[in-house]
Amino acid sequence: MDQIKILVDSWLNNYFKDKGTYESKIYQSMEYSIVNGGKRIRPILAVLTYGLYKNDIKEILPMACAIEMIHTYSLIHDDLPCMDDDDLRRGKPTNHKVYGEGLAVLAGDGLLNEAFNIMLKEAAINGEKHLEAATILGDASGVNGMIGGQVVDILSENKDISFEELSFIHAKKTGALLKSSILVGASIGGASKAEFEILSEFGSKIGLAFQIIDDILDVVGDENKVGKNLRTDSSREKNTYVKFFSIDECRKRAADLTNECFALLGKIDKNTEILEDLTRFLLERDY
Ligand code: GRG
Repeated sequence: MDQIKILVDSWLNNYFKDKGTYESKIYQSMEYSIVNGGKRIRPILAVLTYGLYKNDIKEILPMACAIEMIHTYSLIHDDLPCMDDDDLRRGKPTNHKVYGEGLAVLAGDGLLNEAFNIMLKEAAINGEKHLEAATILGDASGVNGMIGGQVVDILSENKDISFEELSFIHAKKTGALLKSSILVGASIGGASKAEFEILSEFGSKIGLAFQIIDDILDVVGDENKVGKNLRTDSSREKNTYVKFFSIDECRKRAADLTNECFALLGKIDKNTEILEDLTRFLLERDY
């Protein structure tokens, strides 16, 4: 996992180097949020899933980095004053605190466009499987996925919602991109239809477990480790798992989902050990 993170970091570091002339500030702003930031869970999931089938990292790395660009765009926009209005992200001031709101909006837009640019170029070079992966990401990051979840999240602030609605928010806002990272790896790796179904279910469960831990960390986490402002969900009257269940019950549900993930991976006749390690890390993480 560390090795994949190093490759992703180095690919992203090179991508933004010395770009632009009069507009170079926008590249600096994009670079500021993406370089040396974050756990890189999504690209690691894509590469590890691909690795169940194939070994040629060059075939998946640009797509994996494109996913990280989409994720980073969502974080920049999520932190804006018109959204969550946060001033700390990945252990440093949020993008708009450094570059101003206008550039932060554009940096998010820029990362999203760059991501699809990379995916389309990869599809043009490599063909059908990369095109399929690009459509998976288009769906997961769009209104049918992450944006749809964010919309319901915003509309439900300061309101009591049903558990079904909370499940919708979690599945779309956070789960969709995590799940699609796995499916991108499965698609480019060449998983069978049956394996794709299993990995899809695995993606839904790992995505929900991830968000439950995120909800728990907002209450009990250490800001220095997590690298963002905590205790914000309750002050904004956000709907989270912790609003519905005790911390112990949330932990139990995340652990149950993790066990279900192990069972699903067990159905795939490949070496899934590192994916299991990552699943366990996501349950036990404190950042
Ligand atoms: C289109 C204006 C506009 C805004 C879009 C879609 C969106 C805003 C925001 C997405 C919602 C979002 C940020 C969900 C939170 C997901 C989450 C738990 C993020 C943290 O992920 P980690 O822990 O972060 O993987 P690192 O920093 O490690 O990458």
